[in-house]
Amino acid sequence: MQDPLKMSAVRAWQFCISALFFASSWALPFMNTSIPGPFSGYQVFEVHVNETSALGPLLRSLETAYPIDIWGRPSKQSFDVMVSPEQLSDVIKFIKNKDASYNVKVQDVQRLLDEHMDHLEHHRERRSLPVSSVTRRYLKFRQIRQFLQNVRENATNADVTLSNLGRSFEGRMTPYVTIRKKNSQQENKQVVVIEAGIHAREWIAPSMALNIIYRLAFNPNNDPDLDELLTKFDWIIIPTVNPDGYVYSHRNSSTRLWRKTRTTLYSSDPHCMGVDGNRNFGYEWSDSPSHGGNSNPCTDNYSGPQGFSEPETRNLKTLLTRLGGRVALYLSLHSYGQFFLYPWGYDATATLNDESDMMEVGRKFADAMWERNRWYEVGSASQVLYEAAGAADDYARGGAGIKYAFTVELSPTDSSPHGFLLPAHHISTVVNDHWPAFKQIALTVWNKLNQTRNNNNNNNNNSNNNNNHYTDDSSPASAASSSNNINRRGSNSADNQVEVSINGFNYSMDPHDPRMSQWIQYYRDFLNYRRQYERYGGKRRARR
Ligand code: 0X9
Ligand code: ZN
Repeated sequence: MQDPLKMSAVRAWQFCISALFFASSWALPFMNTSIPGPFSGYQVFEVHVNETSALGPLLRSLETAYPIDIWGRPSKQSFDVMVSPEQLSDVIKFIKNKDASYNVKVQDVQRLLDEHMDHLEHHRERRSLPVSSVTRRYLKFRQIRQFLQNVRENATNADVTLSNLGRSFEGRMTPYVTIRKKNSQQENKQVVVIEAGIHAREWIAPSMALNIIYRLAFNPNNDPDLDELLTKFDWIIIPTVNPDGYVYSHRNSSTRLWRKTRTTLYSSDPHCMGVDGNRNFGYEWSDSPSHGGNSNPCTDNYSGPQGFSEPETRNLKTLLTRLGGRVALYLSLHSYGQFFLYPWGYDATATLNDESDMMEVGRKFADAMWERNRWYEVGSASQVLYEAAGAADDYARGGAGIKYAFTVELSPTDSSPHGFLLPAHHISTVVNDHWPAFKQIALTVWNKLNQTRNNNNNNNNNSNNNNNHYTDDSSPASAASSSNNINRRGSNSADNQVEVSINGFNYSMDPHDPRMSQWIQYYRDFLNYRRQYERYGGKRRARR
């Protein structure tokens, strides 16, 4: 069954109006404490504020006052937080005192965990699983290795090689596959890189990655687009960037919600192990809570002692360095909330000079998802979600020079009670719904890069055909040579006005002004929503 449509008409109005006024500036650094299970009596609250601008301050004060685990930020005016039985009454008072409200989204986290784990246990099998099982179940790490070997040996639709990225802290090899068109002689093709699982508990992300592998390698649905996708790109997919965390999250219900790696180097307290891999990439790295990091090993967003201190992030860096300028598209898969995010995540005041290109790709993704009744929000990670320095997307863009670097926060969304504990029977719907959007953006990126390349070739015949390396003049790396070229919010760039048509209305705007592109997005989303609403006679669109 699919997640229900996200927004009511009232919320759509609120969303639009508040978006217009508050889209510009807020930051939400997470400071969660790693909470050990078991989770009897723990609840998940969906906390609502009246105005978007109130959300960041409330969240910050709440997490400063209590060791709580923020599960997600499913909308501009709400966030999900797990609360222990001891904290319940204090947290409720706290929320009410701050003029906010809440509803209980998960009544008993332990019960949800038990059901989830029982279901997994039920599906545990000794014999090796058929490859098609990735559409129905969350594989354990051992099963993922078997699956990948199986794919390498039996792929019918592509040539597959199986390699290792390097070892994790606990010494596990980190497998990845390279999927190429059958018998292709073409070396150094452009590459799509997809990584998942840096956050251990976000199981739908590795599952999505495995399903993409399955589709590319076997084409189980006779998808006519696959030939083009494999002709245009080689695909490199790393389903579990953090194997130790993934194994730990599969151990039992009290470890199921583990997020970080499993390093023991920075604390002797067993509850304070691990580094948040997505705070450890060495590009504009910061462990400051004001940039979404943390220097306390006991927190869930511990950044590590310095950028690339962890083998898991270094392994990915080595791969990207080796691929050089070949990477056309980089996707970092996470859950949850249904967001399509681009850099920068480290600072909400730093914006990309080519934001309109990123937004265009994002809109393609969101439009394709909308066709499947799923609402995705698109924008820069720091502005749409919260500031978080040291994430893979920022490094891919700023450090590895990949222009099209994105984070996808997959399903579910706020109206689902499951969060990270999305039942396995949702996997196939999530994959079926998302695959068209992934295909769409791969082809969009290919067209955009090759258009640019052709234009450049017309101007300069020396262009290297497979060099996607993006010299980023909005990044601090290149700012070293020119000190003031980060495109800050509020900078005056009013000269380049262009006419833009949004759903049939014409506007004059500066395509590089992030406030305008966000505004357009909200407006388009809202109009789309209204059309759907009207088409169904004021009722929610029926679930499929
Ligand atoms: O906080 C994160 O690392 C990601 N969200 S999650 O809920 N999966 O933990 C978002 C990362 C977005 N990218 C950047 N901040 N650069
Ligand atoms: Zn994540």
